[in-house]
Amino acid sequence: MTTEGGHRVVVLTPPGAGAIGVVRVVGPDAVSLVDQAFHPASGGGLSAAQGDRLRYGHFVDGEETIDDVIVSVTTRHEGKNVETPKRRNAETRGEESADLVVDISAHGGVRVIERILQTLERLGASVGEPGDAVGLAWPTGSQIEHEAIEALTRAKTERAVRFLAWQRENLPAELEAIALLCRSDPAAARQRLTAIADGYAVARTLMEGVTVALVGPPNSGKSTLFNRLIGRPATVVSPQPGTTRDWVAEPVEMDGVPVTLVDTAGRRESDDPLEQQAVEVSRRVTERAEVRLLLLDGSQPLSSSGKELLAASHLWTGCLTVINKADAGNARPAPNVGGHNNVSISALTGTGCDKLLSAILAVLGYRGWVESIPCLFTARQAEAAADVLSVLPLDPMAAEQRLQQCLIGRCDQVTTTGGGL
Ligand SMILES: Nc1nc2c(ncn2[C@@H]2O[C@H](COP(=O)(O)OP(=O)(O)OP(=O)(O)O)[C@@H](O)[C@H]2O)c(=O)[nH]1
Ligand SMILES: [Mg+2]
Repeated sequence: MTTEGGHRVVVLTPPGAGAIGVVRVVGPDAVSLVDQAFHPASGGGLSAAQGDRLRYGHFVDGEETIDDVIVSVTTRHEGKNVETPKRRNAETRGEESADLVVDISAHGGVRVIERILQTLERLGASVGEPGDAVGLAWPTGSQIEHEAIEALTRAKTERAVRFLAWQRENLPAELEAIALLCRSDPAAARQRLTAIADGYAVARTLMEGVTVALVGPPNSGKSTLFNRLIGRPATVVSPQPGTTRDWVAEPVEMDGVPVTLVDTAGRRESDDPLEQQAVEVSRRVTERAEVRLLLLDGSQPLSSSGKELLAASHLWTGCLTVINKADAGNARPAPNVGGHNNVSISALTGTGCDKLLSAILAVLGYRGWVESIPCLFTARQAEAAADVLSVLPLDPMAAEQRLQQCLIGRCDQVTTTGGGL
C-alpha cells in the first residue's frame, strides 16, 4: 500500500453520508498531485499559496466538476522519526525530508467522496483502508496517541471526542507512571492499571454505542415512549393492542452516549401467525440488547403476559422495569418486582423520563463516570493491560517490559493497525 516516494490517500471522516467528508493526501509531492484536480476559485494553484491557508475551489475530474471543496496544506516535519527508505536516503544525503499533508473537505455524500478517491488514484495516489487513518495521522508519540487519533475519526458523539482528546493528552503519562511503579511498588502499579482497565467496559459503550430495547405487553406505551425519547413521532401509537408488528430502531444520544433505541411488538399469546412472528422477532431483538426496558401499564391490573415478562426479566441483565401511565387517575404505584430498579413515568406527558434516562445511564455504568480520568479505550489496549496484570505479581520486570512494549511504545516502534508511512 505504501508507495515509495508516492502519495497515500485516506478518508478521515466516518463512512456513509454526512455534512462534510474529508480526504487526506500525504506525500512529498501531495500538493502537485492535488493541484492537477483542484481549481482554486481565486486562480493560481495550491503550490502558489502561502502555507497554512485554506483555499476554496472546484475539485475536477477532467472537464467535470465533482464538488466545491476547501483545501488546506500543512507541512509535516514531525514524521522524521518514522523510517522510510526515501527518508533514510534523503537524510543520508543530508537533505531535510518533510511530507506535505493536503486535506480536501468536500460535501459528505458517499458518491462524491468515492469520485474524489478515484480521481486521486488515477493521478497516482494509493488509496488506504479506512483504518489506515492511523498511518496518515501525525506519526509521532505513543501508540496510545496514535490509537486515539484513529478512534477520533470514528467518534459518534461530542462526548466521545472529548473523552478521546483527554485520553490522548493524559493517558500516556499515567501509563509511564505505572511502568515506573512496576518494580518499586507492584501493588500500587496493579491498583492503578486495574483502575484504567476497568474503565474500558464503559468506554467501549461510548465508542461503539449500545442498544436499548423497549419490551412489554401490548398497549403498555412502548411506542409512545420510543417517540418521546427520539423526539419525533416515528412509530405508530394507537389504543389498539398489537399495533407495532415489526421492530423499529433509531439512533439517539443519551447524555453523549450513542444509543440505538428499539421499539418492539407487544408480547402476548396469539393465534395470529403474523403476530406470533412479530413476538418471536421482539424476543430475539430483546436478547441482543445491552439494556431492556420492561414497560408495564401502571393504570391497569398486571396482565398475564406482563406477569410472565416480569418473571422472565429476573434472569435478564441490564433491565429496568418501567411503570408507565403515571398520569392516569387510577395509576398504581410501581410493583415491587425485586432484582431490578423500578421507574415510574408517563410517556404521554414526559413525567419521570429524566429519571428514566439517569437510570439507563446508571445501568450502563455511567453514574459518577467522567471522561477526564485515565481510561483504556480499545480492545487491544484492554487485552494488553490484562496480559501485564497477569504477569505483574510473578515478574514485575517482565510486566514493565510488556507495558513499555504494548502500551507505551512509540508508534514507530510498535506494529500499528493501519501500517506506517
Ligand atoms: N394516559 C396515558 N396513556 C398512554 C401513555 N403512554 C401511552 N398511552 C396510550 O396507550 C395506548 C397504547 O400506546 P402505544 O404506545 O401504542 O403502546 P404500545 O406498547 O406500543 O402498544 P403495541 O404496539 O400494541 O404493543 C395509546 O392510546 C397511547 O396514547 C401514558 O403515559 N399515559
Ligand atoms: Mg407499539
